[in-house]
Amino acid sequence: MNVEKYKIEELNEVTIKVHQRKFTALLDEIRDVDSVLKKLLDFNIAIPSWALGTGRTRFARFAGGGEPRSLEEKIEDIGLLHKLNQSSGAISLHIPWDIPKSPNDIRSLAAMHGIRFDAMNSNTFQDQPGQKHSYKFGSMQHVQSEVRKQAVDHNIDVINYGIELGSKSITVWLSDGSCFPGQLNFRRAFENTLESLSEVYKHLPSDWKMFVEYKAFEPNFYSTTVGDWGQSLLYASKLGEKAYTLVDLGHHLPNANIEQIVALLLMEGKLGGFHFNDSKYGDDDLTVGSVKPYQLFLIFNELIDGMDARGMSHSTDLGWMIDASHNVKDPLEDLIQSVEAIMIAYAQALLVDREQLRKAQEQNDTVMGQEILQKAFRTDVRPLVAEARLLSGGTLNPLQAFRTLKIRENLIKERGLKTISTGL
Ligand code: PSV
Ligand code: MN
Ligand code: MN
Repeated sequence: MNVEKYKIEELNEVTIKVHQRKFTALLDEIRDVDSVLKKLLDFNIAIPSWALGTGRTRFARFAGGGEPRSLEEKIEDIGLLHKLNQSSGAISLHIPWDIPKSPNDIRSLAAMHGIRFDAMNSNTFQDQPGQKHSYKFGSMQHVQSEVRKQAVDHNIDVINYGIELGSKSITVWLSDGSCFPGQLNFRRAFENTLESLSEVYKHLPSDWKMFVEYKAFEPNFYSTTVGDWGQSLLYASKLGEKAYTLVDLGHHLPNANIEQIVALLLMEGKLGGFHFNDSKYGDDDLTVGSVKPYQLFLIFNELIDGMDARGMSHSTDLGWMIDASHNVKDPLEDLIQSVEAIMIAYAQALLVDREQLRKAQEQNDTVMGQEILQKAFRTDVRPLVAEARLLSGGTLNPLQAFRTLKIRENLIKERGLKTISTGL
């Protein structure tokens, strides 16, 4: 399905007056609106290929209709999303779910939709049909060198696919760990994993990055071999300057201070990528901003502070991706909400008066510190984010547009009601 430009313009016409009134009212609250708008315009969030289908729980999957049946259709879906919000111009692929049969064709299809290839993801947490060795007891940590080699070779294949598509990074998330005390030796598991990761690292092209993603638990429930930011940072530091830690919001133990983790990783120049989602309990992979929007804002506040301190570009120096998929919403509507939540938190964090915050901190003025942050957080920046979308040719209200244009209904007509997309 295609959404023509004139349809977006027609939809925007309907609400433009109300929007302009709200945007003008907001201008008093923003010091340098042009620079804030420019940053919002430049900011893009990658969409993972596995978020386009309905997710599952351990118990069931209630597939929706019109889900993408191929890599081409996944790109088409992200193209639709990008048309509406102009902030999702990148896709993150998972191999072997998304093996491109003809990388050149896939590359030009993506380019047609204004989409680039973000980090590639490897998969050594599932056994694939015909695979020689099982990952039941881990992959890169495995006690048998043949299994480790199989995992390393797979990661090298993933890099090679990425090179053909124009990607510049690989994310390694390992489910390796143990479910019971005594099952493995922590030190040997670490050493094996480090050795395997180094083998993969050797194959990174000079302009590539490797992201080492950590996760506290699940599918292993006693230990995880890349279990927290400390372990990830150890691997990344030992591997070399092209290796970085990747923070996924849902991968922490409850109440972890993620904003502090982010601040310190940035200080060390070792934060490489970011996976957005939200959760109440653990790796719940809920819509970004649906449960803890203040935490999201505080994280963005540290991201901006840390990136500015190092002179980093907000839009290109870190890998930004949504990593969420669950059971009850239309995946595209869910992504529209997630992108919006990210843009809102980013915009709010851009409004923080950093000079005043620094002064408050130097004077131990705790009350003012909180006031300054919450003033920004409580500003309704939705008209600002909408203005950025308008300037870049997107819709003022992507969710409304999705429904008015009957995008899901059209996708169901094209693809059918019984479709299952590959994913987690
Ligand atoms: C599993 O928790 C996970 O969601 C990780 O966050 C990875 O990034 C993703 O799967 C894809 O491998
Ligand atoms: Mn993740
Ligand atoms: Mn996860």
